[in-house]
Amino acid sequence: MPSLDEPIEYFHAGLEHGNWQSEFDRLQQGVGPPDCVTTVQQDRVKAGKYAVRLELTNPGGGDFYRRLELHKFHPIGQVLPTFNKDEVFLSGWVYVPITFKLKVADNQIGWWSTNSIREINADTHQPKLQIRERIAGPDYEQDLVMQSRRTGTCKGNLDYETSDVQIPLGQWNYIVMYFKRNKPNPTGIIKGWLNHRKTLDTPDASWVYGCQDTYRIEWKLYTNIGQYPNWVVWDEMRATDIYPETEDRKNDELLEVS
Ligand SMILES: [Ca+2]
Repeated sequence: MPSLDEPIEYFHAGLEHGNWQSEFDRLQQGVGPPDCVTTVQQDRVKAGKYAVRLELTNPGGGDFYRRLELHKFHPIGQVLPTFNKDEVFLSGWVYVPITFKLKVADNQIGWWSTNSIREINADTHQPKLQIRERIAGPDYEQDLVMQSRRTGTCKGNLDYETSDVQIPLGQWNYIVMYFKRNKPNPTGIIKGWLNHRKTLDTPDASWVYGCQDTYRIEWKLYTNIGQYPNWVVWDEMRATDIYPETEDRKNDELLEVS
């Protein structure tokens, strides 16, 4: 049953100070404008006056040209403070424009990372959620679904669980990622929800390193090489102890959270 309790907020970013620096610890932006552009703007918001727009104008230019990541709990030049909860829900509203599309590149299916948890002392070990093409091919460039990493690191040994629920374009979407670590074993659970519908449930996730004491949490637009220029807008990003409900939920499709 859905919980009606108020969540404890470990973190909340609504951008209402008009800048991302007041709420996030770091922006991972390999190159600056005009290739990677982060704008706290008023043109398109989910709540309040501001939201943050992430745009990659030249994602074919290399790794630093296709990476915009808002980090919490990882200040530049410091290891601490970091985040250490064994169980957390990462959520946020993301506007995906009607023009958004991915394409096959580098012998991979097109993908875009939305949320991840990155362990500080081995930064390639990151349980995460992604959006990807349902099937590789030009007919599926806008047929996008969610997936979660089941095993592996950034390189090799990768395995994903993939939803079959299509991501609506041209609207705000509410994305929730649940992550539980089974310390001291390098295993855990990942779940994902799209607009309050549970689309992913990975009870047997494992990572090469999965149980360091600290990690950072991220909301982003990071894609694989050779992609089209793309942008999204994020608003109302949270880390909470229980599933974060929204006021405009219209039905009870939310499944069990435990
Ligand atoms: Ca806002």
